[in-house]
Amino acid sequence: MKKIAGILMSLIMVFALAACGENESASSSGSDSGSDSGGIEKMTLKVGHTLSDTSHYQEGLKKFKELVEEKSDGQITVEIFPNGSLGGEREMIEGLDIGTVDMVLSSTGPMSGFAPEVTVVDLPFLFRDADHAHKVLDGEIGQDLLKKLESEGMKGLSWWENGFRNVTNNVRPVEKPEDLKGLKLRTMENEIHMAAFEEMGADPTPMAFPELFTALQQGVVDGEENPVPVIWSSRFYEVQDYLTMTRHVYNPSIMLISKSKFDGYSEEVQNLLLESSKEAGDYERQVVQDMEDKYLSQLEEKGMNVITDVDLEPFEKAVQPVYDKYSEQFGKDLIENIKNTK
Ligand code: EAX
Repeated sequence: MKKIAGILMSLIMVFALAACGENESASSSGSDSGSDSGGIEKMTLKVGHTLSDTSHYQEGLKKFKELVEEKSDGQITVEIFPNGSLGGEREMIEGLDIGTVDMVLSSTGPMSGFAPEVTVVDLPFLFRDADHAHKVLDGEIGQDLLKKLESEGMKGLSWWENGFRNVTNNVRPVEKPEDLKGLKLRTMENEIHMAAFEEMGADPTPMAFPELFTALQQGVVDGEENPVPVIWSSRFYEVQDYLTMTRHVYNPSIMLISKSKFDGYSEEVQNLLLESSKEAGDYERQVVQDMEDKYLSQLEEKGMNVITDVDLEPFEKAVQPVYDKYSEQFGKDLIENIKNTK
Protein backbone atom coordinates (compact mmCIF):
# COMPACT_ATOMS: atom_id res chain seq x y z
CA MET A 1 0.00 0.00 0.00
CA LYS A 2 2.81 2.41 1.03
CA LYS A 3 4.66 1.71 -2.27
CA ILE A 4 1.46 2.40 -4.29
CA ALA A 5 0.82 5.60 -2.32
CA GLY A 6 4.42 6.68 -2.97
CA ILE A 7 4.13 6.02 -6.73
CA LEU A 8 0.83 7.93 -6.85
CA MET A 9 2.36 10.91 -4.99
CA SER A 10 5.34 11.15 -7.35
CA LEU A 11 3.02 10.90 -10.38
CA ILE A 12 0.93 13.81 -9.07
CA MET A 13 4.16 15.79 -8.47
CA VAL A 14 5.34 15.14 -12.07
CA PHE A 15 2.03 16.31 -13.55
CA ALA A 16 1.97 19.42 -11.35
CA LEU A 17 5.52 20.38 -12.40
CA ALA A 18 4.69 19.81 -16.08
CA ALA A 19 1.63 22.08 -15.80
CA CYS A 20 3.74 24.87 -14.23
CA GLY A 21 6.49 24.54 -16.84
CA GLU A 22 3.91 24.91 -19.61
CA ASN A 23 2.52 28.15 -18.19
CA GLU A 24 5.90 29.78 -17.92
CA SER A 25 6.98 29.24 -21.54
CA ALA A 26 3.72 30.40 -23.13
CA SER A 27 3.34 33.80 -21.39
CA SER A 28 6.39 35.22 -23.17
CA SER A 29 6.02 37.47 -26.21
CA GLY A 30 2.71 37.89 -27.92
CA SER A 31 1.67 34.24 -27.71
CA ASP A 32 -1.16 33.14 -25.49
CA SER A 33 -0.46 31.20 -22.31
CA GLY A 34 -3.58 29.21 -22.16
CA SER A 35 -3.96 30.45 -18.59
CA ASP A 36 -6.82 32.69 -19.43
CA SER A 37 -9.26 34.60 -17.34
CA GLY A 38 -12.57 35.04 -18.99
CA GLY A 39 -11.16 34.21 -22.42
CA ILE A 40 -8.22 36.61 -22.34
CA GLU A 41 -4.90 34.85 -22.62
CA LYS A 42 -1.96 35.92 -20.47
CA MET A 43 0.72 37.50 -22.65
CA THR A 44 3.26 40.29 -23.08
CA LEU A 45 3.22 42.52 -26.17
CA LYS A 46 6.52 44.17 -27.19
CA VAL A 47 5.79 47.45 -29.01
CA GLY A 48 8.59 49.32 -30.77
CA HIS A 49 8.97 52.85 -32.11
CA THR A 50 11.81 55.11 -33.22
CA LEU A 51 11.20 58.26 -31.22
CA SER A 52 12.43 59.28 -27.76
CA ASP A 53 10.80 58.49 -24.45
CA THR A 54 9.55 62.09 -24.26
CA SER A 55 7.89 61.94 -27.67
CA HIS A 56 4.23 61.99 -28.75
CA TYR A 57 4.58 58.32 -29.76
CA GLN A 58 5.69 57.40 -26.23
CA GLU A 59 2.83 59.38 -24.68
CA GLY A 60 0.31 57.67 -26.93
CA LEU A 61 1.78 54.23 -26.28
CA LYS A 62 1.68 54.76 -22.54
CA LYS A 63 -2.03 55.42 -22.98
CA PHE A 64 -2.35 52.27 -25.10
CA LYS A 65 -0.56 50.27 -22.40
CA GLU A 66 -2.87 51.64 -19.72
CA LEU A 67 -6.00 50.79 -21.74
CA VAL A 68 -4.91 47.28 -22.78
CA GLU A 69 -3.81 46.32 -19.28
CA GLU A 70 -7.02 47.75 -17.80
CA LYS A 71 -9.37 46.14 -20.34
CA SER A 72 -7.62 42.77 -19.98
CA ASP A 73 -7.52 42.87 -16.16
CA GLY A 74 -3.76 42.65 -16.34
CA GLN A 75 -3.75 39.51 -18.46
CA ILE A 76 -2.02 41.39 -21.29
CA THR A 77 1.13 43.37 -20.48
CA VAL A 78 2.47 45.96 -22.93
CA GLU A 79 6.22 46.68 -23.02
CA ILE A 80 7.24 49.84 -24.93
CA PHE A 81 10.62 50.00 -26.70
CA PRO A 82 11.46 53.63 -27.73
CA ASN A 83 14.48 55.24 -29.42
CA GLY A 84 14.69 52.69 -32.22
CA SER A 85 15.94 50.18 -29.64
CA LEU A 86 14.34 47.46 -31.79
CA GLY A 87 15.59 49.05 -35.05
CA GLY A 88 14.39 51.62 -37.58
CA GLU A 89 10.78 51.59 -38.84
CA ARG A 90 11.47 49.41 -41.91
CA GLU A 91 13.51 46.97 -39.84
CA MET A 92 10.82 46.72 -37.15
CA ILE A 93 8.08 46.13 -39.75
CA GLU A 94 10.18 43.28 -41.14
CA GLY A 95 10.50 42.08 -37.53
CA LEU A 96 6.72 41.65 -37.27
CA ASP A 97 6.95 38.58 -39.47
CA ILE A 98 9.93 37.00 -37.80
CA GLY A 99 8.62 37.79 -34.31
CA THR A 100 11.39 40.07 -33.02
CA VAL A 101 8.66 42.57 -32.21
CA ASP A 102 4.92 42.11 -31.66
CA MET A 103 3.69 45.56 -32.61
CA VAL A 104 5.17 48.65 -34.26
CA LEU A 105 4.02 52.24 -34.24
CA SER A 106 5.38 53.43 -37.56
CA SER A 107 4.86 56.41 -39.82
CA THR A 108 3.84 55.65 -43.39
CA GLY A 109 7.40 56.59 -44.37
CA PRO A 110 8.75 53.09 -45.07
CA MET A 111 5.48 51.81 -46.58
CA SER A 112 6.81 52.25 -50.15
CA GLY A 113 8.66 48.99 -49.54
CA PHE A 114 5.70 47.06 -48.13
CA ALA A 115 2.31 48.38 -49.34
CA PRO A 116 2.89 51.16 -51.91
CA GLU A 117 -0.86 51.86 -52.28
CA VAL A 118 -0.90 53.23 -48.74
CA THR A 119 1.68 55.90 -49.64
CA VAL A 120 -0.95 57.95 -51.48
CA VAL A 121 -1.18 59.81 -48.15
CA ASP A 122 2.48 60.83 -48.56
CA LEU A 123 1.76 63.10 -51.52
CA PRO A 124 2.96 66.63 -50.65
CA PHE A 125 0.38 69.27 -49.68
CA LEU A 126 -2.43 66.68 -50.00
CA PHE A 127 -4.12 67.57 -46.69
CA ARG A 128 -5.28 71.10 -45.76
CA ASP A 129 -4.95 70.54 -42.01
CA ALA A 130 -5.05 67.81 -39.35
CA ASP A 131 -8.86 67.74 -39.23
CA HIS A 132 -8.99 67.10 -42.97
CA ALA A 133 -6.49 64.27 -42.58
CA HIS A 134 -8.39 62.70 -39.68
CA LYS A 135 -11.64 62.87 -41.64
CA VAL A 136 -10.10 61.03 -44.58
CA LEU A 137 -8.14 58.46 -42.56
CA ASP A 138 -10.93 57.59 -40.12
CA GLY A 139 -13.40 57.46 -43.00
CA GLU A 140 -13.91 54.92 -45.77
CA ILE A 141 -10.76 55.92 -47.70
CA GLY A 142 -8.50 55.46 -44.67
CA GLN A 143 -10.08 52.18 -43.65
CA ASP A 144 -9.67 50.85 -47.20
CA LEU A 145 -6.00 51.76 -47.08
CA LEU A 146 -5.57 49.86 -43.81
CA LYS A 147 -7.23 46.86 -45.47
CA LYS A 148 -4.56 46.95 -48.19
CA LEU A 149 -1.96 46.11 -45.56
CA GLU A 150 -3.59 42.74 -44.89
CA SER A 151 -2.56 41.24 -48.22
CA GLU A 152 1.01 42.12 -47.17
CA GLY A 153 0.65 40.17 -43.90
CA MET A 154 0.09 43.19 -41.67
CA LYS A 155 -2.91 44.32 -39.65
CA GLY A 156 -3.24 48.09 -39.22
CA LEU A 157 -5.19 48.55 -35.97
CA SER A 158 -5.79 52.28 -36.48
CA TRP A 159 -4.29 55.56 -37.67
CA TRP A 160 -2.11 57.57 -35.30
CA GLU A 161 -0.18 60.75 -36.10
CA ASN A 162 3.34 62.02 -36.54
CA GLY A 163 2.30 65.41 -37.85
CA PHE A 164 3.05 67.94 -40.59
CA ARG A 165 6.69 67.77 -41.65
CA ASN A 166 8.93 70.85 -41.90
CA VAL A 167 12.42 71.43 -43.26
CA THR A 168 15.44 72.04 -41.03
CA ASN A 169 19.04 72.59 -42.16
CA ASN A 170 22.43 74.06 -41.28
CA VAL A 171 23.24 75.94 -44.49
CA ARG A 172 20.76 78.76 -45.08
CA PRO A 173 17.24 80.01 -44.25
CA VAL A 174 14.72 78.37 -46.62
CA GLU A 175 12.01 80.80 -47.76
CA LYS A 176 11.40 79.58 -51.33
CA PRO A 177 11.97 76.30 -53.18
CA GLU A 178 15.16 77.65 -54.80
CA ASP A 179 16.73 77.87 -51.32
CA LEU A 180 16.65 74.05 -51.20
CA LYS A 181 18.93 73.81 -54.23
CA GLY A 182 21.84 71.44 -53.61
CA LEU A 183 20.92 70.86 -49.97
CA LYS A 184 21.68 67.28 -48.89
CA LEU A 185 18.45 66.47 -47.06
CA ARG A 186 17.73 63.28 -45.19
CA THR A 187 14.34 61.84 -46.02
CA MET A 188 12.53 58.75 -44.85
CA GLU A 189 12.86 55.68 -47.07
CA ASN A 190 9.93 56.96 -49.11
CA GLU A 191 10.13 57.44 -52.88
CA ILE A 192 7.35 60.05 -53.00
CA HIS A 193 9.08 62.24 -50.42
CA MET A 194 12.33 61.84 -52.32
CA ALA A 195 10.63 62.74 -55.63
CA ALA A 196 9.17 65.89 -54.06
CA PHE A 197 12.56 67.13 -52.84
CA GLU A 198 14.21 66.29 -56.14
CA GLU A 199 11.58 68.44 -57.85
CA MET A 200 12.55 71.31 -55.51
CA GLY A 201 16.26 70.90 -56.40
CA ALA A 202 17.42 69.34 -53.14
CA ASP A 203 19.53 66.17 -52.90
CA PRO A 204 17.34 63.72 -50.93
CA THR A 205 19.18 61.01 -48.93
CA PRO A 206 16.98 58.20 -47.54
CA MET A 207 18.07 57.08 -44.07
CA ALA A 208 16.60 55.19 -41.10
CA PHE A 209 15.66 57.48 -38.21
CA PRO A 210 18.04 56.01 -35.59
CA GLU A 211 21.01 57.15 -37.74
CA LEU A 212 19.75 60.71 -38.26
CA PHE A 213 21.01 62.64 -35.20
CA THR A 214 24.62 61.50 -35.74
CA ALA A 215 24.40 62.15 -39.50
CA LEU A 216 23.30 65.75 -38.77
CA GLN A 217 25.95 66.18 -36.08
CA GLN A 218 28.73 64.96 -38.38
CA GLY A 219 27.48 66.89 -41.42
CA VAL A 220 26.82 63.72 -43.44
CA VAL A 221 23.62 65.52 -44.41
CA ASP A 222 22.85 69.28 -44.29
CA GLY A 223 19.32 68.90 -43.10
CA GLU A 224 16.18 66.85 -42.68
CA GLU A 225 12.43 67.26 -42.34
CA ASN A 226 10.18 66.32 -39.44
CA PRO A 227 7.21 67.53 -37.39
CA VAL A 228 7.92 70.04 -34.59
CA PRO A 229 7.33 67.46 -31.80
CA VAL A 230 10.05 65.24 -33.33
CA ILE A 231 12.49 68.15 -33.81
CA TRP A 232 11.97 68.95 -30.13
CA SER A 233 11.91 65.48 -28.54
CA SER A 234 14.91 64.30 -30.63
CA ARG A 235 16.85 67.51 -29.74
CA PHE A 236 17.52 68.41 -33.38
CA TYR A 237 17.86 72.01 -32.20
CA GLU A 238 21.33 70.95 -30.97
CA VAL A 239 22.45 70.04 -34.53
CA GLN A 240 20.30 72.24 -36.82
CA ASP A 241 20.27 76.05 -37.21
CA TYR A 242 17.27 76.76 -39.45
CA LEU A 243 13.65 75.59 -39.34
CA THR A 244 11.07 76.55 -41.97
CA MET A 245 7.43 75.67 -41.32
CA THR A 246 6.88 74.22 -44.82
CA ARG A 247 4.23 71.75 -43.61
CA HIS A 248 4.99 70.13 -46.98
CA VAL A 249 3.43 66.75 -46.08
CA TYR A 250 1.07 65.39 -43.44
CA ASN A 251 2.64 62.25 -41.93
CA PRO A 252 0.23 59.75 -40.42
CA SER A 253 1.37 56.72 -38.41
CA ILE A 254 -0.12 53.25 -38.14
CA MET A 255 -0.29 50.84 -35.20
CA LEU A 256 0.84 47.58 -36.81
CA ILE A 257 0.77 43.92 -35.80
CA SER A 258 1.36 40.84 -37.96
CA LYS A 259 -1.92 39.62 -39.47
CA SER A 260 -1.29 35.98 -38.56
CA LYS A 261 -0.62 36.88 -34.94
CA PHE A 262 -3.77 39.05 -34.78
CA ASP A 263 -5.91 36.38 -36.46
CA GLY A 264 -4.66 33.90 -33.86
CA TYR A 265 -6.17 35.88 -31.00
CA SER A 266 -9.70 35.41 -29.63
CA GLU A 267 -12.32 37.87 -30.84
CA GLU A 268 -12.30 39.42 -27.37
CA VAL A 269 -8.59 40.16 -27.56
CA GLN A 270 -8.87 41.42 -31.16
CA ASN A 271 -11.60 43.89 -30.16
CA LEU A 272 -9.68 44.96 -27.07
CA LEU A 273 -6.60 45.78 -29.16
CA LEU A 274 -8.64 47.58 -31.85
CA GLU A 275 -10.54 49.70 -29.30
CA SER A 276 -7.42 50.53 -27.27
CA SER A 277 -5.48 51.51 -30.39
CA LYS A 278 -8.30 53.76 -31.62
CA GLU A 279 -8.72 55.48 -28.24
CA ALA A 280 -4.97 55.87 -27.62
CA GLY A 281 -4.45 57.05 -31.22
CA ASP A 282 -7.04 59.82 -30.82
CA TYR A 283 -5.38 60.80 -27.56
CA GLU A 284 -1.97 60.81 -29.28
CA ARG A 285 -3.24 63.11 -32.05
CA GLN A 286 -4.12 65.67 -29.39
CA VAL A 287 -0.66 65.25 -27.83
CA VAL A 288 0.90 66.10 -31.24
CA GLN A 289 -1.19 69.26 -31.48
CA ASP A 290 -0.37 70.32 -27.90
CA MET A 291 3.35 69.65 -28.42
CA GLU A 292 3.43 71.62 -31.68
CA ASP A 293 1.80 74.62 -29.97
CA LYS A 294 4.09 74.35 -26.96
CA TYR A 295 7.49 73.63 -28.54
CA LEU A 296 7.60 75.84 -31.66
CA SER A 297 8.49 78.93 -29.63
CA GLN A 298 10.85 76.94 -27.41
CA LEU A 299 12.86 75.86 -30.48
CA GLU A 300 13.58 79.54 -31.07
CA GLU A 301 14.65 79.90 -27.41
CA LYS A 302 17.00 76.96 -28.04
CA GLY A 303 18.65 79.09 -30.74
CA MET A 304 16.99 77.86 -33.91
CA ASN A 305 16.19 80.44 -36.61
CA VAL A 306 12.49 79.65 -37.12
CA ILE A 307 10.64 80.87 -40.25
CA THR A 308 6.87 80.56 -39.78
CA ASP A 309 5.26 82.97 -42.29
CA VAL A 310 6.60 81.38 -45.46
CA ASP A 311 4.60 81.57 -48.73
CA LEU A 312 3.80 77.92 -49.48
CA GLU A 313 2.36 78.41 -52.94
CA PRO A 314 5.72 78.27 -54.77
CA PHE A 315 6.48 75.01 -52.93
CA GLU A 316 3.11 73.52 -53.90
CA LYS A 317 3.72 74.55 -57.51
CA ALA A 318 7.25 73.11 -57.50
CA VAL A 319 6.00 69.62 -56.51
CA GLN A 320 3.14 69.44 -59.02
CA PRO A 321 5.17 67.04 -61.25
CA VAL A 322 5.01 64.52 -58.39
CA TYR A 323 1.22 64.43 -58.83
CA ASP A 324 1.62 64.00 -62.59
CA LYS A 325 4.00 61.11 -61.94
CA TYR A 326 1.94 59.27 -59.32
CA SER A 327 -1.70 60.02 -60.12
CA GLU A 328 -1.77 57.04 -62.53
CA GLN A 329 -0.49 54.73 -59.78
CA PHE A 330 -2.99 55.90 -57.15
CA GLY A 331 -5.81 56.92 -59.48
CA LYS A 332 -6.93 60.51 -60.07
CA ASP A 333 -10.33 59.79 -58.49
CA LEU A 334 -8.84 58.72 -55.18
CA ILE A 335 -6.66 61.83 -55.00
CA GLU A 336 -9.65 64.03 -55.88
CA ASN A 337 -11.82 62.28 -53.27
CA ILE A 338 -9.19 62.88 -50.63
CA LYS A 339 -8.80 66.54 -51.59
CA ASN A 340 -12.57 67.09 -51.71
CA THR A 341 -13.26 65.50 -48.34
CA LYS A 342 -14.80 68.20 -46.12
O1 EAX B 1 7.88 58.07 -37.36
O2 EAX B 1 11.77 58.73 -39.74
C1 EAX B 1 11.20 59.78 -39.42
O3 EAX B 1 11.61 60.90 -39.74
C2 EAX B 1 9.94 59.69 -38.60
O4 EAX B 1 9.47 60.95 -38.26
C3 EAX B 1 10.15 58.88 -37.37
O5 EAX B 1 10.68 57.64 -37.68
C4 EAX B 1 8.84 58.70 -36.63
